[in-house]
Formats: sequence, structure tokens, C-alpha cells
Amino acid sequence: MIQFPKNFYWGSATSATQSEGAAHKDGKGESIWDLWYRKEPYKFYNKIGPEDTTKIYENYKEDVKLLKQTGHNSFRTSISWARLIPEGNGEINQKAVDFYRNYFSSIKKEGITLFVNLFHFDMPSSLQEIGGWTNKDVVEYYANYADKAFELFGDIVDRWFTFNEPIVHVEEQYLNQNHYPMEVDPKKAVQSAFNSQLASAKAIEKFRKHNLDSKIGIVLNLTPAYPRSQNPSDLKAARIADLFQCKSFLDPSIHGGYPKELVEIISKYNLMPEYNDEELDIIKNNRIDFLGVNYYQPLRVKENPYEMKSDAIVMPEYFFTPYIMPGRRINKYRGWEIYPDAVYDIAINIRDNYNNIEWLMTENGMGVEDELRFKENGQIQDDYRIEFIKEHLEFLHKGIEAGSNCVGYHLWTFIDCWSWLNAYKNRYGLVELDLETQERTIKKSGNWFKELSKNNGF
Ligand code: BGP
Repeated sequence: MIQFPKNFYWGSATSATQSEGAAHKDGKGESIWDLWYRKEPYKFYNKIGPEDTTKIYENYKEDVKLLKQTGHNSFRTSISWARLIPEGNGEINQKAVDFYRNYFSSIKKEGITLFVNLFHFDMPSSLQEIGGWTNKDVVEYYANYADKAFELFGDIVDRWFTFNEPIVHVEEQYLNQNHYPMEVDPKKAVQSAFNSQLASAKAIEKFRKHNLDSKIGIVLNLTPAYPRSQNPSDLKAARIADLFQCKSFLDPSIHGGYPKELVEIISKYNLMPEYNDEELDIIKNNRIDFLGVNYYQPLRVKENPYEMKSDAIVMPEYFFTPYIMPGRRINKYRGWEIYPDAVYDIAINIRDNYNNIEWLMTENGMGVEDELRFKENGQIQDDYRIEFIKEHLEFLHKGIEAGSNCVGYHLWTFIDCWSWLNAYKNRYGLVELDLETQERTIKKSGNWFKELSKNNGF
């Protein structure tokens, strides 16, 4: 039996946009996802957009019972900035305040520890119109929003997060064209990254003024970068990949500043963001209390054998090229490699290089297509998901045994939810969602997860 430390957090995570639905209800403002879907619905899998996602907005009372039935002692969701403050800055939407207070209170009434995140890829569209994260005014508006959230819900939230995976909105909005406004502009990407980090620090600064009993952290998608080989050029590619993908947010969030080599590269290619000393001080003086780590797949890289043209757009691929390792295990539905061993490496990296800060796995999971084919006697028999979780937990446990300060494991996700790029194609939930009827049915993994949580191990 693998036994986890006392009071270990067992649960799952979701986000506002992916689970609430009611995108145009009760005064909610438009987010970039609503805007993008309105403009280009064909960009979304089966043309299903964010408006009708899992409908937790209407169903939260029932759904909270399901949290309990699947063994959650903790749960993370996010606040929709555009629901709470429809224009992104200024007037508060009272209906949103009521919804979040009722939803959050019902979670707390079940004795479930509540983790709330402030930003999960969902910029209010009016703020994207003025440049989103590339605009310093938006940093101020975000700090005001965070301040308001602490004031309104600070008494019921146990742990806060400033951002979920900030490197993702940076890259997908300004390099890879997977999030609106789908631009390819490395300078904007760097500015967005710096401003997001500054926004996180400013939210922490506001948080401290409220003197709450809770803690505040950030959720980062981390994995050590694995080089193809031990050749110096592959090793260099891995080092730079780590700087860009992990240390760009990890170092300022925990150590209060940026790695020298990262700054040198950014500066060498004329990508330095606008910043001043006061902002650097804010980042330095407002660090996280604990860390959330999302992990799905390893980051495997190799050298880029080609030279950069003098007029090239400076893309990360010039420094490190994704490496598709022969014979890798893969989740074919999502195209992501399965490599549970990385969880141990993450744990050791945090122990040795990040002050052994308190952390938890905030996301890990397996999205599978067409799960109905696994339905027997009315229940999806998702043994593959149980195996996936077990394998990752084994390595997490090994990391804890080695002294890493991990305090919990959250699965992605609770009820099958909408995905940014894949809508409802791949299902991740412990609970099945019938999209037609909205009926919820606990999968085999949901029952297993309850046992896992009850036994604090398996
Ligand atoms: C993470 C995001 C989640 C979720 C998950 C699964 O990066 O934080 O919001 O979407 O990935 O990915 P996908 O939905 O693309 O399959």
C-alpha cells in the first residue's frame, strides 16, 4: 500500500470558462473565448463554444454533492473576471457575487477545502481590445479585480492562485495562434509574460493587505526539459527550453527575479519588455506562499540544426526544437506523451532548487475520446484512467519519500468539461457528462478516487 502524508489534499480542478456555461447570462461580460466563438465558431471542435459548457452555473448544488461522492476533500475552480466585472474594470456584477458566494459556500458546507484561481486564460474582451496582457493598464485592472475578489470571498476561500499556466496564454496568444487574438509577435509575447508576472506580484501585494488566514500561490505547468542526447548542443537546447518554459515564471514567483541567462537571451534578440525598477521591486517583494504544478507530458527537446536568418521572427523553436522520442508512450487522443517518471523529477527540482516550497499537483489527467464505448451496465469503465493516476502517484510518492514538500494531488477534472481547443472531444472527468441531457454519472474512476481519498493511498 502506498500511503500519503496526513491531511493530503485529494480532489480535482476545473476553470470558470470550461465548467460554468451561462456565458451570456445574468450580466456576465464577454471574454475573449465568447468573442472568438462569436466571430469564428468553426475554429472550435464540432463548433461547440464556451456558452453551454458543463452548466455548473445552474447545477452547482447537485454537482457539489458529486464532489463529495467522488471523495474530494479539496477542489479548485476559477472566478470568471468577465462575470464578476463585466467590463474588466469598474462596476461589479452583483449576480456574479451571489453566484460565487452560493457556489463557494456550498462547497465549504460539505467540508471541502476551496482553492480559487483568478485567471485561467479568460481575458475580458474589452481589455483584450486595449492589448490584454501587453498593456500595463490591464495589470492595474487585474490587481483591482484581485483586490475585490479577496474582499468579497476572502472569508470562504482557503487557498488562492493568481494565475493558471501563464506561459500558455503568452505563447498561445502571441506565438502559436491558438488563443485569441492569434498573433505572431515575440516582442508582445515577452511583454505579456513580464506583465503577467507583475500582475501576479501585484495581486499578492493586495492579498497581504487583507490579512487573511489563507495562502496564495501560482499554478505553473512544469516539467524538466529532457534533452535528446548528452551532446552539448542538445544539452544547451534543454537548458534554454527550461529557461523559457519553466524558469520564466518559476524563478520570479519563488526567488523574486529572473535568471541572468534568460535576460541575456531576451536582450540579445531585442525583445526586452518595458519595465522599471519599481516593478522589479514589486516582483521581488511579493512572492508566493506555495506552488501549484500542472503536469501532463514531458518537455523533450533537441538542438535546432539550422541558422536563424537575420530577419527571422525570433521563435522559441530557434533555441530548442521539440523532440519526438522514438517508442514513446502516447495518449493518442490528445497526442501527448505519457511519462509518469517526470513527476519525481519535478518533485526533486522543487526540493533542491526552489527552497523545497510547499506544493501540490494542481492538474494531471488523461483525456480520452469516445468514452461511451467503455460503458457497461450504465457506467464508464475507465480503468486506463485509474492506471494513469496510479502510475503518476507512484512517482509523486517517491518524490515525497525523498523529502519533497508535496501536500496534494488534483486531477483534471471533476465532471467532463469543455476544452479550449477540443471542446468535448476528449473526456477527462471522474464524472461522465451527457451533453444532450446534462445527466451526470460517476465513472469507475470516480468510485476508485473516493476509495483513494478515504484510504489516503492505494
Ligand atoms: C491545461 C489547462 C486546462 C485543461 C487541460 C487539458 O493546460 O490548464 O484548462 O484544458 O490543460 O488540456 P486540453 O483541454 O487541451 O485537452
